[in-house]
Amino acid sequence: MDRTLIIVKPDAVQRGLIGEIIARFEGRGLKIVGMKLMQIDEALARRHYGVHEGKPFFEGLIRYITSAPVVVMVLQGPGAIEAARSTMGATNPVQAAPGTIRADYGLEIGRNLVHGSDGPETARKEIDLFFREEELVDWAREADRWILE
Ligand code: D4T
Repeated sequence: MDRTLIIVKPDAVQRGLIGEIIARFEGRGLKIVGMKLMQIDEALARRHYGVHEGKPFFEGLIRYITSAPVVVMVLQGPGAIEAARSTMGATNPVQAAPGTIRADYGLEIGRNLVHGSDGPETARKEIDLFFREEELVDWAREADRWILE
């Protein structure tokens, strides 16, 4: 089953949107198999966003993601990566489709509320970066037979 790493970013936590954002993913049927509140330190931020090192927005991105607590989650389900990204909407909230998290709550790319892995390899790396194996819970959800065919 596919897994993806989601970060409810500092702006969303500060704005009291943790519950609203989790509800979007949960309502869609994605299963939470890992979740914690944490403060990302600079070293972890630089590793997580390593592909963007040297870009003009990089230092601002590091300051933003380390500026307040975040909620990190591992979501599981068929097509979890794509499902989560379509629930989030386009990176720039102004271009995101109405009904997505970023369109409904955001205006600027540098305050876009939520992160989701962009592919299977990135997802594996990001999950390893934020969670120890024993922090992930492989549980049987009673509703699965009504969500998954
Ligand atoms: P994340 O990684 O946060 O889920 O966002 P995306 O996967 O949708 O987008 P991304 O990797 O291209 O960008 C990472 C992160 O950098 C911020 N950003 C991006 C920014 O502040 N200015 C920019 O011009 C770009 C391209 C937003 C998301």
